[in-house]
Amino acid sequence: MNKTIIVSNRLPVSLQLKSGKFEFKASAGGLATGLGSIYKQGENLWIGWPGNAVEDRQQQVEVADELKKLKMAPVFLSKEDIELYYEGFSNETIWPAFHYFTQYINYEDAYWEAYCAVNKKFCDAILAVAEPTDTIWVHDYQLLLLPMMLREALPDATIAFFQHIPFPSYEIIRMLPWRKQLLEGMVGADLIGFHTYDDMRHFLSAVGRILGLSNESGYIQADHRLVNVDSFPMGIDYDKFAQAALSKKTLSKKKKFKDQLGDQKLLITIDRLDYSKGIPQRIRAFDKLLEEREDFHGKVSMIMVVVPSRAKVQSYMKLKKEIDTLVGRINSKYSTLNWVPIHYFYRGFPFEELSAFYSMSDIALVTPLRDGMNLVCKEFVASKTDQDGVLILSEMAGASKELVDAILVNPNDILAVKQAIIDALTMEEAERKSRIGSMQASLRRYDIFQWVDVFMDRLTHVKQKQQEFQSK
Ligand code: GDG
Repeated sequence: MNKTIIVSNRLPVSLQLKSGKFEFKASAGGLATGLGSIYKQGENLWIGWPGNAVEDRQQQVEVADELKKLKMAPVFLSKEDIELYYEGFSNETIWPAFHYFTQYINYEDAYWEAYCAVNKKFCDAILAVAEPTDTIWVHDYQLLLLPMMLREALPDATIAFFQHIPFPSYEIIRMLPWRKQLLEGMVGADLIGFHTYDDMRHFLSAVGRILGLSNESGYIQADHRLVNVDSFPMGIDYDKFAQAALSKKTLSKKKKFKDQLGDQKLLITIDRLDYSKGIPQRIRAFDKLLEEREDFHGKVSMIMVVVPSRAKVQSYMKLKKEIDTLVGRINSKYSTLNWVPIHYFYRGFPFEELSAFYSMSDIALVTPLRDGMNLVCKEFVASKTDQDGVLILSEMAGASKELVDAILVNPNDILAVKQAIIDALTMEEAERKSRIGSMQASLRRYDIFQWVDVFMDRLTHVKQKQQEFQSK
């Protein structure tokens, strides 16, 4: 009986080490929930790094035993792996390149060597449990070399790859000295998925120009194998957000927050600290609004959640300083004793509070400069159970291809973002409800469970097509 193995850099739990003892904290992310319907069945499992460096052999055995009960298997990364493969090549080379921040790309041979070695580590961990015809679904940019490593070892396996971040244009990918190896690594898969049509197109163009492989309707022929490339826009666990918004816990938080804030319009923004998210540009747009429209003073405020991330990387430290300075400048300029323009939080919140933020806010301002999909905007829409709210969304987020009833903006155009906030603040109720209503209908239908089903169905279809192709 064939099994399915999910592989991602991080497992859907994180290992916490407290005075020599360890425990696991489950991830509440949508992907973990969606893929739960796969890895929790039968002999299936999920392989990945549990977080933290566990160097002690005995402790590694204990961690592996505990994970086995959760249907997971660990890949242990050393401190050096974390520094060079994860923080290095993944987050300082691929991440900036794929998000079009070429000025931040770090071209380090040592990073590349560690990236190859750790992809190999993942491959070995999979080979320790995989049968020749198992299905292996690899996730994301930390593991681009893995599909081909697996293909070489298990030529008859069914291998899929999904990339959660954008795939950049050929002009960017060609800058990387390791472009050929990265693309060759990916085409080891039978099915390669991206969030959007544009990502798929960029990938096909890079494969054509760098590997010389042409495609016909999304099928490329590599080493006598057919590889299908397509877009599969990822959804959220819609019901979870819709139900949470009406739960007792969220309603009581919402009431408490609303009482504290008084009667004013609320804009919500939630991001991990990252230069791809366009946080300073968004603050500048809000500043412009306050500068021009005194009539909004005291009547509108922004709740800005910035979740700490990659705090040791220079460009992130610089960004944090820039945000602190901008917020400080605006708040010190406009605040009164009973009104603060920006409520700025540099920390994450428990789910109920996040849910309360979403459902109590009138407007969500989601303006990344580049984003694979962006789930925050979808979660906001799902949380507006009274259908009353407005989403302002960047054209550069994958989600903008689906959520066409948002107010779509170019996040670099500060004046356009400022105008979008005014339009959102002054939009008639009927229009607000009709826009949110139609976005809810599509998000409810194409939720995370549907996404997993569609992707897996396609994988089965691709395998059948390959068999027909090979028997010709
Ligand atoms: C990659 C791609 C793509 C945020 N703050 C808090 C909190 N969150 C949760 C949100 C949301 C998630 O984090 C962030 O969503 P993203 O879409 O940005 O996803 P990432 O995993 O960061 O990134 C991205 C995604 O993969 C999926 O393919 O959309 O483009 O970069 O779910 O709710 N959750 C809690 N407290 C917070 O303060 N509890």
